[in-house]
Amino acid sequence: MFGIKRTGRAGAIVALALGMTLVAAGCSGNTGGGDGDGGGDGGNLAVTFLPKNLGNPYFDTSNSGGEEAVDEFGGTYEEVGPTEASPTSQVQYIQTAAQQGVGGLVISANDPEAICDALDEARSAGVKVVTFDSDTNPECRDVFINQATSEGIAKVQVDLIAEQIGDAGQIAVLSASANATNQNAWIELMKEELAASHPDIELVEVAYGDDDDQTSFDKTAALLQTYPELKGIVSPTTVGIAAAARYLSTSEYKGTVALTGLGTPNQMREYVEDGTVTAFALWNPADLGYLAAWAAQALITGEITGEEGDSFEAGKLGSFDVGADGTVLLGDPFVFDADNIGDFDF
Ligand code: RAM
Repeated sequence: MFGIKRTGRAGAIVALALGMTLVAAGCSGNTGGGDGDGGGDGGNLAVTFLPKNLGNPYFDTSNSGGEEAVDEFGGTYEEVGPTEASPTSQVQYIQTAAQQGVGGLVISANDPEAICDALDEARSAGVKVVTFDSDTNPECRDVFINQATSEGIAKVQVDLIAEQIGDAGQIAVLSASANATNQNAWIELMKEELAASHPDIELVEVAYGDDDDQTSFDKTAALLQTYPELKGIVSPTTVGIAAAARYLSTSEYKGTVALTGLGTPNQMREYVEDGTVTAFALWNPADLGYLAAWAAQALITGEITGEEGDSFEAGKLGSFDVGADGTVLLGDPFVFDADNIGDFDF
């Protein structure tokens, strides 16, 4: 199934700055193929965004930020992607983008390794590859745009669950797909943080909802059934936490089994308001996509090569440096709760 969504101009709503620039965007879509020529003066500025899967509001927001940036630098924007977040489901879209002759590919990887051959071929054909959100092995791309340090993302979630369950008892993790580079890195660091600082918390299982709403919902039910003593669930995926919250909100566990992790304010609002969830974290996905698009532009124009020490301009976000392993850091994770969730719209 070949999914292409070419969006029109995104409408932007600036909400409030609480350490983040907040842009919520609505997209109107129509279909069409890429022509491989992005126009502009600085090279081939046709940029294709390839999320883990389509239909995830997180990527709708991140990619609208990408589209905004592409508009700003005068390129052409396209979004394509699979319906399932499986290890190889992105390969055909990478190959098609390369055949179309796009200048840049911005991708959140479902697997660190499985898409590398396709990315190698695309890069040999001259496509600049930016990973964002979820990386490949570093040698498979030019730069990786990281939303926050993995240590910071792991720690904020461990801190939240520890606080919510009184720092003791059984917890489970409800993750995305089993091969997701980003979630796996965060989970490993969460385990280290639990072992180092929370000896009375026991992680009993890591379950995988595949970033699919129904699978995540069913896995939540199964965790609660399997572990009657469960005190909390950490879901480091916006799809998982929303599905788990929906399950908990109408169950006997509402308010007694804690739920935290990474969520979008718009998906989590009703569950914060009804008392299912007290606090969760995320970053600004629109800024992440915006920064990733500007990084693609900088690679295409030759402003950077992806070497450590390179720096580039990213529109309204200012200047960014490329760090070790070709990684660019967006910022810090942010905690949402009943006091501030009303200020956000994404
Ligand atoms: C989901 C995806 C994405 C992740 C967020 C937190 O939308 O798994 O990769 O960064 O959750």
